[in-house]
Amino acid sequence: MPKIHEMTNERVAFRTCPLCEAGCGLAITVRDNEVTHIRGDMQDVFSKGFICPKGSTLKQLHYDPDRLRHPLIRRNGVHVKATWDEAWAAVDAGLNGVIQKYGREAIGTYLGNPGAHNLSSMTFNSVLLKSIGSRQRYSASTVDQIPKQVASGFLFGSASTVAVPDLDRTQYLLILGANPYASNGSLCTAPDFPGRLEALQARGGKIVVVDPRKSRTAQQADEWVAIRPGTDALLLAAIANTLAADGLEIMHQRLGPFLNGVDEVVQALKPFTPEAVAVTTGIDAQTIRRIARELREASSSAVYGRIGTTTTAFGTTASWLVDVVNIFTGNLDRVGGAMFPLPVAGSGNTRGAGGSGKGFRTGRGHSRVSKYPEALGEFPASAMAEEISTPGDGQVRAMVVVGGNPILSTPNGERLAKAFADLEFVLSVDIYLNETSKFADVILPAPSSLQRSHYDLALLTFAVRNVANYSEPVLPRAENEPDEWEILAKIAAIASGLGVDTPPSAIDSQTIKTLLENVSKDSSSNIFGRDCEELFNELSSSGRCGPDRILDLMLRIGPFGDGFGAVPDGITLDKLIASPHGIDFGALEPRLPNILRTQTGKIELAVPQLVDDLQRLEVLCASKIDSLQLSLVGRRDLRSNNSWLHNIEVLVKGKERCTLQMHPNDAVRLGITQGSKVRVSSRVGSVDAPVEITELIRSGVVSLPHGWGHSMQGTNTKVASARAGVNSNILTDEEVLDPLSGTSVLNGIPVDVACI
Ligand SMILES: Nc1nc2c(c(=O)[nH]1)N[C@H]1C(S)=C(S)[C@@H](COP(=O)(O)OP(=O)(O)OC[C@H]3O[C@@H](n4cnc5c(=O)[nH]c(N)nc54)[C@H](O)[C@@H]3O)O[C@H]1N2
Ligand SMILES: Nc1nc2c(c(=O)[nH]1)N[C@H]1C(S)=C(S)[C@@H](COP(=O)(O)OP(=O)(O)OC[C@H]3O[C@@H](n4cnc5c(=O)[nH]c(N)nc54)[C@H](O)[C@@H]3O)O[C@H]1N2
Ligand code: SF4
Ligand SMILES: [Mo]
Repeated sequence: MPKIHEMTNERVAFRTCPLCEAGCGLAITVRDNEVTHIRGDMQDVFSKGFICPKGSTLKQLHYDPDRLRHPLIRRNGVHVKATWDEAWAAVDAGLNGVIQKYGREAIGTYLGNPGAHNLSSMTFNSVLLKSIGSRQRYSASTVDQIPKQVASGFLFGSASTVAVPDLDRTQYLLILGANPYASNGSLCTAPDFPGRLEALQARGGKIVVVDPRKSRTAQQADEWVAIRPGTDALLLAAIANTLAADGLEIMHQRLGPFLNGVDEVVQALKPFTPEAVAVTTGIDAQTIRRIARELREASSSAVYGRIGTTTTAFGTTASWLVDVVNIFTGNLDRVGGAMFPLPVAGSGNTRGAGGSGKGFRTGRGHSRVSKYPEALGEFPASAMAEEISTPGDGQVRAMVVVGGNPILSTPNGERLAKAFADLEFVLSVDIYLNETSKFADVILPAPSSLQRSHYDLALLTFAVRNVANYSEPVLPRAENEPDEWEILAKIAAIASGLGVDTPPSAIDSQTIKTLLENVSKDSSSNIFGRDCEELFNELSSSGRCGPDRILDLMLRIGPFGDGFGAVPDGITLDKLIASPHGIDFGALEPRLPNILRTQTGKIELAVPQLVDDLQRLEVLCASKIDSLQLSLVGRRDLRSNNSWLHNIEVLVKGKERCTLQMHPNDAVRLGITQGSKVRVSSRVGSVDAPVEITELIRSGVVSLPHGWGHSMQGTNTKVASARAGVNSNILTDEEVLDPLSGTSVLNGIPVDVACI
C-alpha cells in the first residue's frame, strides 16, 4: 500500500511506467491527491531507479488541459462535450446502424500501440473483437513487430515465443536496426538498456551495431556497420552462409536433437556468400566474415534485430535469419545467447503440455481487395484505406479505433485520411482529439494511466529477467468516469446486440467464467478438473473484478502460480500487491524442448514460406543500385513516443526534432545548406522539412522521424500543434509490404529531396 505521512497527507505510490517497453518503476509523490513529483523507484527489482525523461511526465500528461475527460460527439462537423449516456446512445446507433445495413464485416478495428502497455486492453480488446465479429482487424503490429512473431511462430510453433538477447550475460551482441539509447528497447524488455549495454562492455564484451545511421547506440558500440537500408536479410544470410561453410559442429553438439531442416537451410543459403551480398548491403565481404567468426568464437553471443529489420520488405525473412544465426552459432537457448523468458502471467508458451503442439500458420483467410494473407488474425494496416474505399461486399463502413493514431502511424496518411472522412461511423477510444480521433463521430476518453492499475502482460513476456510487477491506481477516477476496460466491455455488449443498458460487469463475469472453464479442462493446468464456480468465488471474494481479477487468475495458473492452493508458496495477485517494487523470479533459464509448440516437437528451420523467400532475396541481391537514389529511414527520439507525447511542453521544447537528416556529401551534391527547408517526395506524397546535415548517417540515406504532423484542422492538442512537424507516413507507400507478415515497409523508401 502507498506510504502515508499522516501529518502532511503525503504519500509515495509506486507504479510501472506504461510509456515504453522498458517498464521502469516510478516513485510518485502525491499530496492531497495531487501528484507533486515523480522519480525512479530505487527499489524496483528490475529498473533499480532508472527512468528516462519521459517517465516523470506522467504528471504533465495527467494534468494536460487538452487531455479528454468527457466523451465528445461530433455534431455538424464540430466535436462537442457529451454525457456518457448520450455517448453510449450514439455508439449504439452508429455501430448497430452499420451492422444492420451492411453486416458485421463492415466494421473495421484498429488497435494501437498503447494497448500493449495497458491491462484493460490486454484483457478486453479480444472480447471487443469477438463481439464485433468482423475479420477486418488491423493494429500497430503490421507497422511494427509482427514479422518477428511470424518467424518465431514458424520456428518454434507459437508467435509469442520470441527469443531475446540475454543482455546481462552475453559477451557479444550484434544489434541490427534498433537504437535502445533512444527507444529503451523493444521485444527485449530491459529497463536501463543503455546501462546494461555499458555493463556488457565493462565486462570485456563487444557490441556491433548495424544501422544506416550512426545512432547513439552505434556511437556507444565497439563497431558501427553502415548498412544500406532494407538489406539486413542479405547480411544475415551471408553471416549464416559463412557459419555453415566454417562448420556447424557446435550447433549440432548443443542443439542437434531439437533441430529440423538444417541441411535444407544450409543449401538454400549457398548463393549468399559475403562476396555476393557485399555491393547490395554496402558491407565488404571481409567484415561480414569477421563478424560471423566473432559471433561463433565469442564465449557467448546474441543477435538482436528490431524496427530497422522488421519494417522492411524482408522483415519476416530477416527476423528468421536472426534466429538462424543464433542457432548456427549454438547460442539459442543458452546463457548469454538468445533465450526464452518464462513469463509469470499470460503467455501462450507456458500453457498446455509443452514439447509440441498445433504449430503455427498464416493465410487462414485473405483480405478482400488485395488478397493479403492473414497473420495473427489480422490484415495489414496498409490495406485499411483500400478496404474502406473500394466498394463491394464486405467494404468497411465503420472503424473502431482503440488507442491508435493510424493517420500518423501507417503508410500513405493522406489516402487514409480521405478514406476515414468517407466512413459512415467512426468510434475512437482515446485521450486526445487528434489527427485520427478528429474523424470520430464519438470519442470515449480513457482515464489517465495514473488512475488505473497496471501489469505489463504483453511486455513482460519479452523480458531479460523473469519479473512480475503490479501497480495499483495512484489517483482515484472521477465519479461516473469508467475505467478503460469498462468502456471496452460496454462497446462489446453494444456490438454483440446485448443492448446499451448492459453493464460492463455482465461481460466481465462471462469473460472470466469462460477463461476458467477453458483452463480447468486443460489436463496440464494446475487447476485441471477443479470446480469453476468455487474458483470464481475465490477470485471474486476480495471484491476484485475486471482486469485485476483476470490477472489474478493468470498469475495463479502461471508457471509460478499458487494453483489456488495447489502450490502453497506460489504467486497470487495479493502477494504481488504486497511487493510494490515487484518480484524478481530470476535470470532466464534454458527452455528447450518444452517451449516448442511445433507439430514435430522440433525447431522448424526450413519452413517452406521462409526458404522460398530466399529466391526473392536473390532478386534483391542482383538488383542494380542507383547511386543517386536517396533512401528514407526513420528514427526515434528519447523525448518523444510515437505520435502522442508531443503535447507535453517539457518534452518538445528546445531544438526542433522533426528534421530530415542528410549526409554532407548528399547536401553538397544537391546544393542544400544546413537548416534550409527541403521538399521530400516519394511515389505517394511529399512533405517539407528543415534539413539537418550530419556525418552521423550513411551517404545516400536520409532520415525523418515518424509521429509528427500535428497541423491538421479539427484537432485539439495546442502544444503539439505549435511544433507540428511533418507526417513522415505521407511518404511511406501503402503498396509495398513484407509479403509474409503484411508489414509495411517504413524504412528504405526511395525519395527525392530538393530545395524549396
Ligand atoms: N514511418 C514510421 N511509422 C511508424 C513507425 C516507424 O518507425 N516509422 N513505427 C511504428 C510503430 S513501431 C508503432 S508501435 C506505431 C504506433 O502507432 P499507433 O498504434 O497509432 O500508436 P501511437 O502513435 O502511439 O498513438 C497512440 C494513440 O493512443 C492514444 N492513447 C494514449 N494513451 C492511451 C490510453 O491509455 N488509452 C487509449 N485508449 N488511448 C491512448 C494517443 O492519444 C494516440 O492517439 O507507429 C508505427 N509507425
Ligand atoms: N523514445 C521513444 N521510445 C520508444 C518509442 C518512441 O517513439 N520513442 N517507440 C516505442 C516503440 S512502439 C517501438 S516498436 C520501439 C522501437 O525500438 P527500436 O527498434 O530500437 O527503434 P528505433 O529507435 O526507431 O531504432 C531503429 C533503428 O533502425 C535504423 N534503421 C532504419 N532502417 C534500417 C535498415 O534497413 N537496417 C538497419 N539495420 N537499421 C535500420 C534506424 O536508423 C534506427 O536507428 O521503441 C519504443 N520506444
Ligand atoms: S524508459 Fe520507458 S518505461 Fe522507463 S521511464 Fe522512460 S518511457 Fe517510462
Ligand atoms: Mo512499436
